[in-house]
Amino acid sequence: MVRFSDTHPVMSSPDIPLEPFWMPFTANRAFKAAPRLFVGARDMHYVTDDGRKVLDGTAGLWCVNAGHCRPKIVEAVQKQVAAMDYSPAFQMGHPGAFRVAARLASLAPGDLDHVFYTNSGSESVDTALKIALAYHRARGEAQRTVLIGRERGYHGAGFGGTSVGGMPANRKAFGSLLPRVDHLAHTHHPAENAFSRGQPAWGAQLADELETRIIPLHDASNIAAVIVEPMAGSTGVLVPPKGYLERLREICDRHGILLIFDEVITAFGRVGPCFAADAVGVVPDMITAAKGITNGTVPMGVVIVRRGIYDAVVDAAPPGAIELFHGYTYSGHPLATAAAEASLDLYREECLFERARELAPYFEDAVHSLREMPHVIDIRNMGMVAGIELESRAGSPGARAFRVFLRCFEKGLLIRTTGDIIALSPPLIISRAQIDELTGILGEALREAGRE
Ligand code: PXG
Repeated sequence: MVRFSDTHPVMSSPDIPLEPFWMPFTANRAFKAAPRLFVGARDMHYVTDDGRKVLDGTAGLWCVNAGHCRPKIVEAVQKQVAAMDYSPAFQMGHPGAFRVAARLASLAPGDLDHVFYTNSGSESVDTALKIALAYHRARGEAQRTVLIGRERGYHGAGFGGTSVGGMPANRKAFGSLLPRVDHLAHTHHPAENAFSRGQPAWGAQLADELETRIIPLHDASNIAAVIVEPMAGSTGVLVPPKGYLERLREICDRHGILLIFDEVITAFGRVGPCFAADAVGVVPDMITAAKGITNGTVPMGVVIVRRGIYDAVVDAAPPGAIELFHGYTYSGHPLATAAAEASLDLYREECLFERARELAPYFEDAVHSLREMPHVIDIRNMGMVAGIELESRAGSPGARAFRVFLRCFEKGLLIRTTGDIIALSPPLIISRAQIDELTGILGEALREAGRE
């Protein structure tokens, strides 16, 4: 048997130069004063630099859907890097990129059957927004340039994604961002929906704002696309009200506006089926995805588009010409496509999407059992995602949940927090006993933090 300590020699943090790395979305000074380092991972657990096992309650950052260091994926990447490390992405191809695109086309809903490769969720979002503009221009509607996002939306860290995103902290340091962007109101209404299980019953009518406020303001003929996360993950697990996404779809259809689902978190089984679009029965015009596509092992993102969008852009260019002046050095990187093929195989062989669907009711009961814990003001869930919202401490928003995060980490559990909301999104291989362990540790941490 291989032990973690054989493959991952323990190195204590004092030996590591912490200062030069400017860490993303992290309180650098606080972290570097008290670092938390992982040095190994397998299946449902991480291992810290001091040799402790930590149960992964978040699938890394919502990406390791099949659990860590799965041999099938590890071997596929190893084999590929030895056979062909890199192949030019422009004017050349390699078989893996075409195979993965075909598989994604067959998994995606409706006629979303063309795939553009990127290296992250952020690049996927910016790519989708650019494709929307190029599509309208190709059809002779170049004036359609207004992009509509939503408050409390997260669409990555590029200028496009930051512009359509609706998180104040992510926007305020960066000036005017993209022009001609507007935002729908968010759908989170605890007064109506607190402690909902699954999709809340109240709130479909919130979609009407697109037609009653946004469209009159900009004129439908100027609007290129609406982008939303079907379930908003990073801003605190905001579950779409029943009927809301259906209504957005109808309004977009009525006015020739493209609907983009940002499924960077929700795709690959996180809410049950392969895509959240299937869970809610709404077919968008484009899907952005990343994270779980390679089980988090190699960076990769995709935009999956409807055939009509591909056809319109491609057919508008003269024969033999490049049709879309967009792409990345690492679009369809061979290591990423190898990891994606192995991940999709693993998801299928282990029926992980079905497993997510089967486990979801157990997970739902387990997280809702924390309702009586101190300061809990809401619990919400969809598929294998749950959000637990705490009442903020006066004058220090986020402090309470971060205490819970630190306590959980000390007790051997990784959770995520955003403000005073705790987000849970474990790998889909989690067992019922591990769900109990997760909620058991979290319950203890909530109780202890409640006394502080
Ligand atoms: N769209 C959505 C919906 C996302 O959730 C991105 C785009 C950007 O993806 P990249 O690969 O560029 O990071 C995301 C990323 C968190 C957390 O803890 C969420 C994300 C990233 C890191 C942390 O909630 N989502």
